[in-house]
Amino acid sequence: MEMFPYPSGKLHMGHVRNYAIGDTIARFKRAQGFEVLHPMGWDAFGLPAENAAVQNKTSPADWTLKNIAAMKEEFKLLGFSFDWNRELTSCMPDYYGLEQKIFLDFYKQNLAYRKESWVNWDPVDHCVLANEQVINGRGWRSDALVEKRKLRQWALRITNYAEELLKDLSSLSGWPEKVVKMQENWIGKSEGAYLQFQIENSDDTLDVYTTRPETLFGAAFCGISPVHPIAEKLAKTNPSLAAFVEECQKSPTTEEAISTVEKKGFDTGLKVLHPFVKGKTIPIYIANYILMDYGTGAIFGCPAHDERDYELAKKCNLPILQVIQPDKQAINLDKEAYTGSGTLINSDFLNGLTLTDGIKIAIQKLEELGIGKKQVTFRLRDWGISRQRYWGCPIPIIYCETCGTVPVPEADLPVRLPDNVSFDKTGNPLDHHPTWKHTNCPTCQGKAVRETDTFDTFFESSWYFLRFCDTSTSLPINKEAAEKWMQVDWYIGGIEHAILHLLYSRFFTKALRDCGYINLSEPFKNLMTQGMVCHQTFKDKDNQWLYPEEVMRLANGNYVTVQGQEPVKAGRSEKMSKSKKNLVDPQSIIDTYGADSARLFTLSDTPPERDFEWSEEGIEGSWRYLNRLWRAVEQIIEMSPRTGTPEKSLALLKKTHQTIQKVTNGYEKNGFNKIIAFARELTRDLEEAIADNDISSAQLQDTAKILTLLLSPLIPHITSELWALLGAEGMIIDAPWPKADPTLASLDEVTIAVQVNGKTRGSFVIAADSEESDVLKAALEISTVKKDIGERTIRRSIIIPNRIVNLVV
Ligand code: ANZ
Ligand code: ZN
Repeated sequence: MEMFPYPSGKLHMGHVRNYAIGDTIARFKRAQGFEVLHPMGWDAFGLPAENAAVQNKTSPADWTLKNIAAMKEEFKLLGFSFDWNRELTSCMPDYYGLEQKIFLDFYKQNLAYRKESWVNWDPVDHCVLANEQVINGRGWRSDALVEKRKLRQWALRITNYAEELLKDLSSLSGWPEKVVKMQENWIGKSEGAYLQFQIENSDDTLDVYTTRPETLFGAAFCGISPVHPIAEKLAKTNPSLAAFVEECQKSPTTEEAISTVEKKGFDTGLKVLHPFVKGKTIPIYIANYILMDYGTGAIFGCPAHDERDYELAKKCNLPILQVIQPDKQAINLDKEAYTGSGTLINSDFLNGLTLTDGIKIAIQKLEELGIGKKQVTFRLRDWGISRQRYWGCPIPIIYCETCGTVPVPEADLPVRLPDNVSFDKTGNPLDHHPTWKHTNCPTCQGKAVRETDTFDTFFESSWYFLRFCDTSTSLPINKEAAEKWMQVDWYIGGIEHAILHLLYSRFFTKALRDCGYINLSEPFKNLMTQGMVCHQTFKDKDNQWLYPEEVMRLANGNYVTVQGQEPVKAGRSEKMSKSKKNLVDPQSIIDTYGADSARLFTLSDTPPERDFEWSEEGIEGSWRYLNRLWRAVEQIIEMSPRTGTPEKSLALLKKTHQTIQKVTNGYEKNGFNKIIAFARELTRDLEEAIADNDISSAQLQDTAKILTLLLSPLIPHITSELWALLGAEGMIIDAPWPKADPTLASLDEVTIAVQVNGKTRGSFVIAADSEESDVLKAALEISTVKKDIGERTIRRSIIIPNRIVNLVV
């Protein structure tokens, strides 16, 4: 299964590569005799449809459905083996109505709730953004500087699952480590302590969260968020404080943005008592780097040992009290904070302790005093799902003056989007639709209004993989079908979804399990994040981007514009994008070279996880190869029968079986570029054999059939045709995968010496030309080598193919 596309109207090369990878796996597994479900659908809600509606005076629905039809045609041209019977379109009521039922179940289970909260507001898209959708303080789509607003929002309790989402990452051995790490950081488990400071001359306390209670003797101030209740209260009577708070609100307050922003503080005049030092007071500052929705929205600052606190202390003239003495290193607290390890000093009962022991003892003391306790905190926030947009799934809630918040009864689902909306005003068209939101309360029949917000579009993609198991049942998910098909064996898509979509999908799977829909905790067994398709960029003399077709290359290697022969600056290769004009349109490639050339080329040069460099020479090379393959087969079928000599025919037979083995292994590891290299090698051998009278025509036929089969998952059209030309039985798609005869396939063996730091420690025997990873594994299994390495870590391994492995420890 590949991530379903947003129906923008046209496929781009990134799509071609993504779906070619998935299709190749699907076809290979099918040929091996597996039952394969290879579904496709459309992630069809979202903002571009609304923008198009405004610009082109069409309806978002019409625009979207037209795009889907166009893209489906392109998919068909490319020969992707999708099961179109299970096509699913997320903007259709038959899909989003079921999603509304899921939401109601979440609501019943207290997994969905409404809360007043500070949200990220995109002033251009007029829309709330999830934290994940704010990148460097800007909206992920609009690129506008994000503001803070307080709104009543629906949210899902993903934080209930924080611990499980973290723990289960360890079961995802089929995921790239990088993605697992990113999710781990996003969930952000932090072990620390809550602690309560007594506010001077008051009965109130200030609660802070800290991971460093051992530095308490170095506390120089307490910091609170600009939107902390204490700050809000003081702002009512203190205009300059209010002005400071307002200024802080202007700059984005995501964690990333805060790490770079200039640190600023404002003295509230309030003081707290130091919990361990009698008579010592500490001022409370409002500080712009403190997030309200992390921990308690308040901290104690230890300038000597925290960079942010240091910066603030310098600015506000607060004392810098050293409490950690590094073991060796010299430090200069006049210049910068010291954030490393060491021994505690200037800290009364903590003196002489290591930091780890200090944390334990400090927490013990706080607990004894009844003013603090050990606490685990997560960075993960509940997922705000309300969006003030038309083109999304309506939230099935009704607000009644008498009864309050009333869920729409299941019998009344789906709550459909109205067709006749106007985009003339800014804001949410559902909200200013003349009739849509007015309804009667399902409980008391009195006048009531509908919720006019719609779901974040990540809602649709959080459960579609479960729907694919059975797209016809009236319930959202058919439990038996899910039992049969899930987990997704291979899930393939872009790394840009490493956090958002994949985390939400994991959360939904667990939440749906707890609502009784499935017996499953993790949706995706293996994950592949394919690299990007890149292409050279060009600029004209005025620094404007140029399309590749506007540029031509001169014999001397320089580039000029096609029109006017003006000088052109050839730039770096970058991810294909509209803005840089370094696009290649799949349709024109299909028209010129055919779908198989496009599929072959996008998989031939690099492993799928890596970025891929598009080039004119490359696509031509693939096209030429297909022509060679075709001619070879043509020659074989036109050839008059010949017997040849048994030894020479046997050599080709052996090579054929060796190739079966290598290619099959290659498919198992998704090493498509290697497979293609092996197939090209066998093609060369076949061409030579055709020219060699000593090889029987029967063997040529046999090898040609096998080569065709081996390539069929990659280039289904031409191989299907060649299969028929070769007079093989049935359709190639139904032909079973060829099996390598082990005696024929056995490769020559070589003895490889294993060295540790240049000294030979053992040797082993392995098939010639084995993969580096297999060679390394075999080397590490030798007991004398293991013993010699002992506890040392291997820093580097140098492999001289078929001869030596040298391990540097
Ligand atoms: C005292 C201290 C001393 C801290 C020191 C750090 C270093 P993680 O590990 O990311 O959980 N903190 C707590 N709540 C915060 C908030 N809402 N906004 C900004 N910062 C906050 O980090 C926890 C540390 O980040 C806490 O430990 C707190 O500062 C700060 F030498 O407490 B520390
Ligand atoms: Zn009512």
